[in-house]
Amino acid sequence: MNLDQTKPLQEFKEQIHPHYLLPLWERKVKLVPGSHCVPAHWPYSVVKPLLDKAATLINKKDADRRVLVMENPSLRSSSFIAQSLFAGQQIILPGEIAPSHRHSPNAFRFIVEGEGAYTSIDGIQMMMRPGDFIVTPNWAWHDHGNLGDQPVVWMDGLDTPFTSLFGAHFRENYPEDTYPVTHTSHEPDAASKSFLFPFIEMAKSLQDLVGTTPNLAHAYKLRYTDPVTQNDPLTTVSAFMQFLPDEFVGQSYRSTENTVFNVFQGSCVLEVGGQRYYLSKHDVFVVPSWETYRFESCENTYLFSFTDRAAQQTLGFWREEFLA
Ligand code: 1HN
Repeated sequence: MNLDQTKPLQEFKEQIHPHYLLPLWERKVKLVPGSHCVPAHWPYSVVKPLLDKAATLINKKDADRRVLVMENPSLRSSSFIAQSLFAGQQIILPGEIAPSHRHSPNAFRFIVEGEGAYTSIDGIQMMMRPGDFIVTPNWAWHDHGNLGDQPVVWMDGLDTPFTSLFGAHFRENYPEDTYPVTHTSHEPDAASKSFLFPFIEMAKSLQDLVGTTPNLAHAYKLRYTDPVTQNDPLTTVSAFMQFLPDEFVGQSYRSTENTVFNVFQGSCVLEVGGQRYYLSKHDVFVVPSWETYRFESCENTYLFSFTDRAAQQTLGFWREEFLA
């Protein structure tokens, strides 16, 4: 373009600027997959002592929820682990109660360690065990408590970035600490089946697959589904448990999902963005949208993950690619 043309265009741009208009033909934001989020690692060896310290510094009543938020290094002061996902680590000590409230974001818990805690959802009280995945649908009353004699730690996942995006974030406290319990599930039962997905059942389903041909990237991987509707248990979030057999060497993979991994058992190497990360038991790692990654297991490994696939598939955005 010669200078004679650029000058009127430059003047035009300045003319439209006060009217909050800009020329699409000069758009700087490229329409390409991926985000400016970075891969990030939260080793449990770092997080656990800090959770223990938080438990000495703030009591549960004042904290409401004693959660350490895992914030993406590229998203300082967002409180999001990826542009579409929230993840935190919560610790609850013996005898403590996290008071009842409800909110428009969907939530889930993935139990990391400790026995004896429960969560109640609209009056259905469910005991939580390590490796269990528990869904708290939006606007359901929920409180947690620890009836046991050891601290209990879990990962909280929420779709708060969606409610923020839409400007649809509502929240209210229940007038009492606990919502009246109408049913107690000591073991998984009919009342808990759409909320509580026990580790033992997922592990059995995965072990039934061992011996069949593993997926080249994921080895053995199952998606949690609501037993009644067969849908993802949350409207925005998909969750998975995968089993990487000892010495599994995975091929590279990428998808438009933002993915948060949590190592439940075992350990593995995750290669992403040309870097190798050694993931130990209970470590958390986020792989942002369209980043290429691959796994190598160091032993038999159970890997939990959650992503925004449910939302992306509903919206028609989701894509994946297996790379050799
Ligand atoms: C929440 O309600 C819990 O209920 C945990 O345990 C973390 C983070 C943001 C908003 C609400 C819980 C949360 C949360």
